[in-house]
Amino acid sequence: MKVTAKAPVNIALIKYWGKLDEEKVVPFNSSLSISLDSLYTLTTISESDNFMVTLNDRKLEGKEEEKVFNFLKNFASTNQLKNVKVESINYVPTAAGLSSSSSAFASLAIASNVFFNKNYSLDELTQIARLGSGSACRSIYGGFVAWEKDGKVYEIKSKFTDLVLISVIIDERKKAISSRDAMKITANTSPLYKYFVSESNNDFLLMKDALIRGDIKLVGKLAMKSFLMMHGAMLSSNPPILYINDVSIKVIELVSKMQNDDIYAYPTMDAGCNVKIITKEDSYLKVMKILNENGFTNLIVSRLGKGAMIIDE
Ligand code: 2P0
Repeated sequence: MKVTAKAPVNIALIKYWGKLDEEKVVPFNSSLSISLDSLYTLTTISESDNFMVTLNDRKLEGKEEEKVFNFLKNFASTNQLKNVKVESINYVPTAAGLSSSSSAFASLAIASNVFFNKNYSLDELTQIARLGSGSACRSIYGGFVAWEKDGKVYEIKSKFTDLVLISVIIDERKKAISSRDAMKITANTSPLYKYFVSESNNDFLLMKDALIRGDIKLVGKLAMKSFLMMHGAMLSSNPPILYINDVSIKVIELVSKMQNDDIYAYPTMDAGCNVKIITKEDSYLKVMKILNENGFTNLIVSRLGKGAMIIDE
């Protein structure tokens, strides 16, 4: 037997950054993301003589392998797992702040549900996916997805249907510090963290409302505020965490200039130096042209994508 699942990468408009409960992956604040169509993970589970996990054709060892094994215990017994092979391919630069762990654990959860005959609902699968990687719960669904701090995950019907997201790839290398460690340091040491949490919870409600009404300017503004608050809290941590670099700042400045020229474009960043630009169908070619003219040519264009699904069994 062989099962393959596909799950989208998601990019947060309201960022999740910090856990109230590390083990159960309970966030301090509600977050909201978009599932993308062109960045995703395919995960295949099949029978095998021994337990094995590969990511982009590289065999995982030690802690990385153990993490997948422990995650799969939500679906199968230790004994059953001895004869299972997991193969994941990330169609996204791994660990470069393009959130490949969200799509990886969402695809693993969806594939496991069928492979091990579990019949969990999508709602239950969001609760399990979260244990692998917090943001993975949002990749179970498509379009705009809310993850409330009490654990509820759901899709938001929005009038903003022509969203385009351009990822400006500045550096594809693995980041120096994982999001998991970085958010822990921020929550424990940043004097700005409390403010980040209260504003995020408030902005989450404003963002939801802006999406439903189709107030795309407010969507862009709130998204920009969220990533800047997150990076601000990181910069004020002890030790400080610096994902933004000089090239990221150049892109952010370029986007501000576009706004002065009445182009719809708002930046966001995650746990890496790459910048993503939120734009829309009638603006994105202009945004790409300006980026190209300024030497930024490594660009990935995404639109709203579907949620995780089985593609072969
Ligand atoms: C987000 N990020 O909301 C935030 C913004 C990155 C920046 O969720 O520790 O891999 O496994 O729960 O979900 C990336 O962190 O962290 C992330 P864990 P995760 O998308």
